[in-house]
Amino acid sequence: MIKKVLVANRGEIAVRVMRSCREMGIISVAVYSEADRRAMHVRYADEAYFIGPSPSSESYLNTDKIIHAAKKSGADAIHPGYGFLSENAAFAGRCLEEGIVFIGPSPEAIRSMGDKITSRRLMTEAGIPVVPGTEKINSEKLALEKAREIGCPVMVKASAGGGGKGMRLVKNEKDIVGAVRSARSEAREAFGDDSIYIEKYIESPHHIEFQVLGDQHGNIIHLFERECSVQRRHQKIVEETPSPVMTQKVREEMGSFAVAAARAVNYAGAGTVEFIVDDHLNYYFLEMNTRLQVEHPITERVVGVDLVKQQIRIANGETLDIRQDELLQFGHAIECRIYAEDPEQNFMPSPGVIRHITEPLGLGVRHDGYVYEGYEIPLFYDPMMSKLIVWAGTRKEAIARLRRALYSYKITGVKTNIRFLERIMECPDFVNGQYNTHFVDKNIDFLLFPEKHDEKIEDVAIIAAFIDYATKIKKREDKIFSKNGKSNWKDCGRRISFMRY
Ligand code: MV4
Repeated sequence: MIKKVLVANRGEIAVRVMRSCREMGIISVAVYSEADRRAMHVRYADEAYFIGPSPSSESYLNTDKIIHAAKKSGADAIHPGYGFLSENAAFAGRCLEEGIVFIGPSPEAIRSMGDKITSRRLMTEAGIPVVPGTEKINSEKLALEKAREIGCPVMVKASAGGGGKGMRLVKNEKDIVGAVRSARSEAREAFGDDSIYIEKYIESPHHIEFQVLGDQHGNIIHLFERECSVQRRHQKIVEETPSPVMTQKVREEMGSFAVAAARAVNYAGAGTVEFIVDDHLNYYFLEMNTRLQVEHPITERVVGVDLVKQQIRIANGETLDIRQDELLQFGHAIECRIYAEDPEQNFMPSPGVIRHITEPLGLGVRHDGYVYEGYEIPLFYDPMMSKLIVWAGTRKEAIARLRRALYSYKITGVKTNIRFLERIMECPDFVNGQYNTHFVDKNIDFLLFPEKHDEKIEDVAIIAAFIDYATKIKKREDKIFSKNGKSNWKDCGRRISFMRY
């Protein structure tokens, strides 16, 4: 039985994991770097161990230091969170060797899914639709041949890739050799593995993923989909469930394929099967993430399952206590990621001290964060500060609730993307559910330059009246606050800084 868990992570996810531990009567152990001495996860944990300098390569990514801290603390298990060591097969294997439970799938499952050429082959053998494409491409001559066969546009992808690294779009056959060369060298540089393959390019796709849970006894279920098409440079910004484009028939098919994908690698733990989906709802397996994802809370809310608790139960060897046929999607949930960054300066990270924070509260609102007043966001790590998750009975109400929550969210000291997120929630393409992975690029003017577009907002009367009102209040506030120099709302990059409700 797992009694003590070391969380090999930081920030909001470390705190999130520890919350479930506490509910389960499990002691939680934090590890922290130099820059994280005052971090929330250290304060929240029952115990904390210092593991070294600020750069993650010398702390959160250092296997020896983490294993050492686990031994010293007497932890029975390690939860890797997301990022860092979460999809590192060697680390999962090392935990096993050391007699520590790795809260995640087997090293073999991580390895198979981490290598895209292998996972494409395994999925094909399991009868799962994959994007038309090739196995490993060993020569430039073969690359040209295959590109002709598949038909341009095609994508050259690194087998070790994911998240856009080592990926090249080829619109014309004559560009294939250059693309192969540059994808190879980028992959060699980034992953130390320059294996590549070629896929048919799917135009204007949706990114839709399925949450799965598998236990160590061969039981596997899916917990429906998440629509993750609102992204910028392969960084997700907003996720929602159910997907506004999904139909019940396609949902059931894709759910069964997601379960089959997990079964093909004897998957145990929480995982995500990513599909790329075209305008006609043709769907293709893209990759499987063998970890808990940033956006897991929307699934938790709509399905009513604590995914971290399930991960721990599974790692304990317990049998899944959820049957597929008792699951349903109840209402609608949307998550948006709050970053310390400046959308107006090309989304440049904006680390610094949090001077003031008023977090949104109220019915149907969840805020998973880790910053507090006086806390300095370090520049060494991801600038994501928190995730705002709302639930409501319908999509329309969830959007209204997320707007309400965002409008009342105040942070000063660092620049944030809150106003940008508000604009996404005011953008007709999002409100109408008519968006794909090109959403941010297509609507960038609307999102960045609100004043030019206010007339386009759908529920014009209410929003326009509100914006007008809020703008007036804001002007008055600016005058008042900028004088004493203490609290200048311009700091927070927000136009609306006052809420009536
Ligand atoms: C694709 C694609 C179109 N066709 N593959 C981007 C990250 C990596 N996981 C796979 N990606 C894509 N692969 C084919 N054959 C378009 C993308 C893609 C994308 C996918 C999911 C979410 C956002 C995206 C943004 C740009 C491109």
